[in-house]
Amino acid sequence: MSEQTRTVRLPVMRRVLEANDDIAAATRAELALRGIFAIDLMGAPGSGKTALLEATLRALAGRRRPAVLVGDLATRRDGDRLARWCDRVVQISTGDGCHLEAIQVRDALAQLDLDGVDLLFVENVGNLICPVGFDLGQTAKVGLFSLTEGDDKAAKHPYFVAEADLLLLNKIDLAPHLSFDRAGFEADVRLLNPSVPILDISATTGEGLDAWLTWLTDR
Ligand SMILES: Nc1nc2c(ncn2[C@@H]2O[C@H](COP(=O)(O)OP(=O)(O)OP(=O)(O)O)[C@@H](O)[C@H]2O)c(=O)[nH]1
Ligand SMILES: [Mg+2]
Ligand SMILES: [Zn+2]
Repeated sequence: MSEQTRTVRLPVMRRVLEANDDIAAATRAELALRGIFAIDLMGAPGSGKTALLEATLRALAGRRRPAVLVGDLATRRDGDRLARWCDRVVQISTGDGCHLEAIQVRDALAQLDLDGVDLLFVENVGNLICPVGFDLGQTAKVGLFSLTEGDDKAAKHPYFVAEADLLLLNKIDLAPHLSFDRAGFEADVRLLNPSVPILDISATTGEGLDAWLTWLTDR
């Protein structure tokens, strides 16, 4: 990158992020006014974000009134999976975008009837890097790791860990088959985020989901 490109690009990027923050702030105010608790669920591709939401929606049926936004570059597959458990689901197609932005969330919310909704889940694009930098107007950021990704991922993604209000460690059912250093993983997390709760879960067996549901309902 030439020196000139660098000086031109940085202010442009800053303006993009400022514009994003303004829209996110408006969304946050609107959601607060409606009493909607909104979660930005972030995690690597295949870590189990949709599986967790499927299990969560199933468990909350009849108790809460959730809505779901889900971002992917292509396909409606996750939206279709989640629509089996929730009648307010919008799939956001990002095309070549590797993260969700506040404007996409705002436009997707405009497609939903939010009357009576008390909980909003936003499944971000599978990516541990840039979703962290884009405020969506959420109340809380939840970071999902899984055992199959390896125990070094917290240390390698410091911003993801530092920004999280809650960390979930999924696929705990696979522990007997993997050599995941759980204590080392937690030690890496603690250096970056001393107080974030870490919950071990399995979206497929349901192990640990009670603690996740308690965290949700306590908020
Ligand atoms: N054994 C096991 N498999 C899981 C668990 N959670 C998810 N999976 C599997 O992991 C794969 C990926 O799960 P998804 O829920 O699609 O993952 P995702 O994070 O939504 O993936 P993207 O949306 O593509 O980023 C699927 O085959 C799931 O069945 C778990 O707790 N245990
Ligand atoms: Mg998914
Ligand atoms: Zn991105």
